[in-house]
Amino acid sequence: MSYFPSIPQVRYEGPSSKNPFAFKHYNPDELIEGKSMRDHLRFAAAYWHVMRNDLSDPFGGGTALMPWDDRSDSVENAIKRADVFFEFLDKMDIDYYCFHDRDISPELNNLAKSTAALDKVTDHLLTLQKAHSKKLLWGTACLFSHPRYAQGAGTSPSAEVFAYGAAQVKAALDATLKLGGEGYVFWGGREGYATLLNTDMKRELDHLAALLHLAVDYAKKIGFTGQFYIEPKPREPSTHQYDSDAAACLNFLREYGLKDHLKLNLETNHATLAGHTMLHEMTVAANADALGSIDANQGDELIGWDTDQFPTDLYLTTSVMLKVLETGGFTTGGLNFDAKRRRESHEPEDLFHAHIGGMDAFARGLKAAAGIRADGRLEEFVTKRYASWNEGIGAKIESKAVGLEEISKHVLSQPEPTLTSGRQEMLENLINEFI
Ligand code: XLS
Ligand code: NI
Ligand code: NI
Repeated sequence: MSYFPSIPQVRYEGPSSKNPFAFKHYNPDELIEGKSMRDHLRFAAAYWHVMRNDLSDPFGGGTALMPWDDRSDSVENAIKRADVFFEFLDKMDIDYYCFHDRDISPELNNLAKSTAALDKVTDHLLTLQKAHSKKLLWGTACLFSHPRYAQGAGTSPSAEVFAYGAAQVKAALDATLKLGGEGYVFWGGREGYATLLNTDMKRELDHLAALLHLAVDYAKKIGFTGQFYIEPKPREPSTHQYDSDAAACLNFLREYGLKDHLKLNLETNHATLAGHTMLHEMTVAANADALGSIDANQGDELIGWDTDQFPTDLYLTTSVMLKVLETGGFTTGGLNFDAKRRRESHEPEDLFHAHIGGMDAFARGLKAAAGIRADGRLEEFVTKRYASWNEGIGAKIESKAVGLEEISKHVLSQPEPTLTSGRQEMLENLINEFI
């Protein structure tokens, strides 16, 4: 039985194809820098957007047509959704997926019942994964939708709510282990505050760190060897979220002795909300050896919230893939489409157009990035720009061989320093040669 009877298998047909259900650029087996595009890009689909996002917004209800979904909280409905999802993955030729516990199975307002449902659904997912050769990129617990988490989970002022969240994390880790998940994400949608008037920030941060340590310890105990990630986002839903950007997350991880256990899962639209480019966030993470995985999407410059649009901007995908290649590529991570269709794109086939566009945009970004690297001029420019640090006073400062007295003596013996142009516009032109 097919849930998308009118949608053909999506395949690579090349740039001249006019078939809307074909890849024009993503050619999974094509080798780039000696590795297949499939292995470079490690695409994943987000269960919450593909199967659970009805495209409602703050001003109106859902528009998405989901003829397979009876809208009930039953395990049967959850299992049927999983079947639909795997047909989608197959037709899209996407190898990985990601989920929150409450996307794949119902929240039943009782931990024992919710966990029992989760067990049943993950049994089915395991069967589907094997039958369809699909893998779990990462799992996570939804600690932000239920009203009990209105004031946070790991940072809730209520110890009982913290404990509930921790118990939910335990079950979600069990589920992720069972499904062979390569990672586990913490995104703290409610781990922040609405006002400092009622907030003990220090205590809340201590508790958030305690939750992460509990998870790391439990993972060791059950033999979960996947990568833990933390996903920065500055705001929305809360006024301020503690994991506001890559630098804030890294500082938090270092302060609480968690740096060795978690990497970052960076999302483009979250970078934008934090007032950064995605390249900035990736660079900060990579410098700390903490670039883990990517939630691929893009925002709308005219709208001030997380619009989670599918990535179509080739400048963006090129800069992302330049950084990914520079760091040696994904290991446990990948490109997870944490993206939703616009509310007007309510038909099931729009799910396909959206993912095809995102995959082709990243394929083009990958090719452009590889081209820029093979060309070598960009790298050479940056290397040359810092050449004065390789010898003389620069080398002595870097190796801490001189103090302020020696430096001062050096300056007194030299003419006024001269600068070389940063050549921003020339470099921008260079990038455009490859896009
Ligand atoms: C929301 C986040 C969320 C995380 C997973 O803005 O991006 O979807 O990726 O909890
Ligand atoms: Ni995300
Ligand atoms: Ni987001």
